[in-house]
Amino acid sequence: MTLQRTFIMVKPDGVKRGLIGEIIKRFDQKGFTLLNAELMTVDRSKAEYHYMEHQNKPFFGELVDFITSAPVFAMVWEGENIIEVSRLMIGKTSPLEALPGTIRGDFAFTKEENVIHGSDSLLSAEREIENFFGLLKKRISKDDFPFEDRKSV
Ligand code: IDP
Repeated sequence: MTLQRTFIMVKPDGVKRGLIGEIIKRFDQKGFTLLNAELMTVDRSKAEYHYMEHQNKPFFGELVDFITSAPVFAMVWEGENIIEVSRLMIGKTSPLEALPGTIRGDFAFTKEENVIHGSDSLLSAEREIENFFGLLKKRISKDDFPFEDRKSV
């Protein structure tokens, strides 16, 4: 058992294109548990902290402009090995490499606007969840679900 939490964000292009429901559906049907979710606008300091590993890249300014340009749908999901599995579900950064069946493979057509973000490590997940939701803002836990085994429902 490697129960993990990760930070998943539908980016402004995904929100505008009506993909929030489709993305929630995929994670839900995979058997993962939604712990927190909020439609929010991201301010520049939060966006810069989120993408700090890219601060010296030439596209950093445009990336921050894009993420702060319109609402995002931020979520915390929990599940078995969810960090690795969610990255597989999301697909590669570039639309030329994202395979059909992945979220980006099915819906994204540019590298700059690629619909969704998902944490790439345990450390990033912790930092990103804290940045968007605060350390202790966990509203629901798996124990709150009335189902004994969600996957068999
Ligand atoms: P990831 O989102 O697949 O983890 P990262 O390399 O962490 O990819 O990059 C973060 C985000 O920065 C990407 O999702 C993409 O929107 C943007 N990005 C990455 N590389 C480029 C680039 O070469 N040009 C423009 N934007 C990029």
